[in-house]
Amino acid sequence: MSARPEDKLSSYPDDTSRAYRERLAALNVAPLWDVLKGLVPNEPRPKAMPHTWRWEAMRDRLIESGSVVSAEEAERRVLMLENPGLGGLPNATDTIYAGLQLILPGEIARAHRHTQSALRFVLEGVGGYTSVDGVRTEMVRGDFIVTPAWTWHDHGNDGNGPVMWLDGLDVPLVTFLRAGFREEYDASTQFPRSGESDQVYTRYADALLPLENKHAGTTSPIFNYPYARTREVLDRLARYSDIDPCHGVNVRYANPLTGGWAMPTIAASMRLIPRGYTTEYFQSVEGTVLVGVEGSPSVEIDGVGRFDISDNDVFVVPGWSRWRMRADASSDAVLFAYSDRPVYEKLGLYREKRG
Ligand code: GTQ
Repeated sequence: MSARPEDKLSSYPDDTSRAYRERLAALNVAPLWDVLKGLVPNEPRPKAMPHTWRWEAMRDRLIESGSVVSAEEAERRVLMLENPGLGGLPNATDTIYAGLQLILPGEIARAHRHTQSALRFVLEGVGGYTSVDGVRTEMVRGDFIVTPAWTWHDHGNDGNGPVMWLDGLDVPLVTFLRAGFREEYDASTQFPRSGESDQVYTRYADALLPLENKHAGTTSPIFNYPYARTREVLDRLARYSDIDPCHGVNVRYANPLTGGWAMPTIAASMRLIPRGYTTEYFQSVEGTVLVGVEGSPSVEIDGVGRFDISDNDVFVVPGWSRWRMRADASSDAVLFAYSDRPVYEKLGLYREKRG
């Protein structure tokens, strides 16, 4: 057997080295010097690859899933987006989950709760709803909806056509930490609580907050940030030329009680890139999931290439890539983005570079 290159790092002759490693393996230990540079790298080397899940193809497969399994049988009828660089793991980036969910008219995805936090980004359909701890909200295209960890949630469809959305969850993190718990509700839908998501929105939005805060937990009390409102704000900011060179015209979904991210583990934002505009390069540690909402944006990853994003396409920018966005000359582009940036920030691991 020829020597592996890493063996040269040790001063042992080959046979001694092999025999020594075997003696170590028998004791469940291993020499660090074989792997030091991989274990403690100069910079991150994510395994995820840049990848586009084209809505044109995904939509057909998602509709097809409706005849393969019912929402009742599936509990959640979801196609998980598996990044081709991750060898079959159900992760879109190295550390974030993404899935496409379908609910047909009259179906109910029965109530359950889990310690993973979820977001929904609504892609298509009319009449969809989701309930969070008994409070129901309509699902409209472009809405950003939060299901906080350990809250009961069920989804349904009172409309006449399919309703589809993107799920974003912190599944890989919770799996890594072995902190996953799940429970089924004892009925398919929750007992409705009084209150509307509109009322929750009014109570907490626009920097007008209750004198006494009764909201517990680390997730925003607002659980539906409607697209109409987000779009209006982006439009106004664009008119004031309030634009960040790397992020374009942008809003991040905030917890109004803290000013921090709406979710403890996931950062979500919406960006508008004015027609003909190209942002400056941006690089940050976390992988990012992008969704095309309007216009014809493209993402260029330095040294890799350019990726066009159409409506409802899902695109992954791997962590530590140098990337920039562009909108073609015909229309402004709008992109939804989410990542697990809050986790990096809380642990002192967040890093970014501009330009
Ligand atoms: O809707 O509750 O994509 O529990 C994965 C796990 C969605 C959900 C997913 C889930 C859900």
